[in-house]
Parts: sequence; structure tokens; C-alpha cells
Amino acid sequence: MEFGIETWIDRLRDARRVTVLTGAGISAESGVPTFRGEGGLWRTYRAEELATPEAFARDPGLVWEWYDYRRGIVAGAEPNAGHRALVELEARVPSFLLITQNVDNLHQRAGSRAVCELHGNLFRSRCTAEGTTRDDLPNPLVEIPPVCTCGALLRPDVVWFGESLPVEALTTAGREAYRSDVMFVVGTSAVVYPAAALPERAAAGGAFVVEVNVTRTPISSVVDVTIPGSAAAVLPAVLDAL
Ligand code: BJW
Repeated sequence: MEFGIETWIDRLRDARRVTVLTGAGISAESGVPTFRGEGGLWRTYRAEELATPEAFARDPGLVWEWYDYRRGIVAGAEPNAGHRALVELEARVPSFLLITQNVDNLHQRAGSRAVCELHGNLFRSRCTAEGTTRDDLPNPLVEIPPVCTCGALLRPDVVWFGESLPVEALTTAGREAYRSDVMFVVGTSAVVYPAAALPERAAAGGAFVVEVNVTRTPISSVVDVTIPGSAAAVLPAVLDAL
């Protein structure tokens, strides 16, 4: 279903609990490539081929080169008007949670405070032997693949296909989605689970679900409203109307 902001903005004005689920599309206008679609390839690899424990076991250097490349792009990028609009939305509603699949830290750099990271963070790494995390690796890396002081390989502290999401983040996300009055789903292809199930969880709890995306997705037919357009254009317009 698609209709104008004026027909549903009262739902947002009256909302006490708002959640937002973001994906790579919100950072696209900051110059950060998305995973799927145009510009979704690195060299000749697809994200699905690199974001796996098997790829890391086979060739940790190759996987780290991909993450080093992405860390470089993100370090040189700035949050955009979409990220900033969500900072303002957080300030204007009584209870707010930003659930992100992104690992780029741009929401935090924009100033969002209640951020729930489902897939980890590009700027943290984790010892493959001890499980300890750190955020002090140089950018760009001087050693690929980087190694822990204990001698074991470090890995990016992100969630790859087939791995469990951080339990606390997923539990919080599921609970707050269910309790929300309004959920925005912004810039995600909504194909990667369990994140892709959160809009349905919100709807099951009675939330009004609004999708913002430049293309249709598998959830477009199940949300209450789809606003076609870029996050950096649509989200500030929603805030202006509020
Ligand atoms: C714009 C825009 C603009 C562009 N403005 N919009 C149930 C059913 C089927 C499969 C499964 C299932 N449960 C679990 C699975 C398996 C698997 C999965 O989901 N597979 C599917 C792909 C089929 N899930 C997992 O393995 C997860 N683990 C798990 O469930 O553990 C338990 C378990 C294990 C094994 C079996 C069963 C259960 C883990 C998933 C981890 C995902 N990891 C990645 C990499 C993170 C680290 C890194 O960044 O390198 O996460 S993959 C990648 O996809 C990344 C993203 O967060 C994620 C989602 O991508 P996203 O953000 O949606 O980006 P895109 O590029 O896909 O879309 C961008 C969108 O933006 C597009 O729609 C554009 O149109 C739009 N756009 N410009 C607005 N300006």
C-alpha cells in the first residue's frame, strides 16, 4: 500500500514507542556501497561469498582485505541527512530504538544514542581463540591478516552467514519491535534473517509499519505504507511533517 505522509503522520504524532530498522541503503548516500544490487560487488566477489566463516577459514587474508577496504571507505564517509533525521526523531518521541543491520558506525557518529547493532561493528575485531574484542586496529591495517597478542588470528567482530546474532541485541530488538506503535524500515532489502522478520514482529504487536526504500522489497506488500525514495530525502520530509 502506498499513500502520502499526511494520511498517516498522526500515527507518528501519537506514537509513544517508535522503532527503526535500518540497512545498507541509509548509508548509500554517504558513499558506502550496499551489499546487493548495483555497486554491491567487491572485485568479483559477492557479499554472500565473503561474509561467511568458511571464506575466512579458507582465506583470512582475502576476507580481511575486503574489510580493510570497507573500513577505509567508511572512515572517509560522513553521516547524511537520513542518519541526522533519525537523531531528531529520537529526540522527539518518548521511547525510541534504532535497530541497525549496519556495521559502519554512521548512526552513532551522527549522534543517535539508542542504537542496537544486530550484525556487529566494522571497527571492532575479535580474537578467534580467546573471544576478546578490541577496537584499536590501525586503519588501514599494517598487517593482513591481523593477529592477537596471544598469536591467534583476529577476525572482524561482525556476524557472518550461519552465525548467531548477539543474543542481547536480538532479544532487545524483538521485544521493542513488538511493543512499538510505529516502525520505520529504511534501506534494507529485507532478505537476511532474522532481521528481516522484525517488521512482521512489529506488525504482530500492532505497530504501523512504514517502509522507506528506492525499490520494492519482499516486505513492501506486508507493510502499511511504502514511501518510494531515498532515505536522505524522505526521512527529513517526515520530520518536517511531524
Ligand atoms: C536505499 C537507498 C537509499 C539503496 N535510500 N534505500 C530464515 C529463512 C531463510 C534463511 C535464513 C533464515 N534464518 C536464517 C537464515 C540464514 C541466513 C539468511 O538470512 N539467509 C538469507 C540471505 C537467505 N541468516 C543467517 O545466517 C544469520 N544467522 C542466523 O540466522 O543464525 C542462526 C541460523 C544459522 C544457520 C541457519 C539457520 C539459523 C546471520 C546473518 C548475517 C548477515 N551478515 C551480513 C554481513 C555483516 C558483516 C558485514 O557487513 O560484512 O549482514 S550479510 C549483509 O546483509 C549484511 C547486512 O547487514 C545484511 C542485510 O543487507 P541490507 O542492509 O538489507 O543491504 P542490501 O544491500 O541487501 O539492501 C540495500 C537496500 O537499500 C536495497 O533494498 C536498496 O533498494 C535500498 N537502497 N539506496 C533508501 N538511498
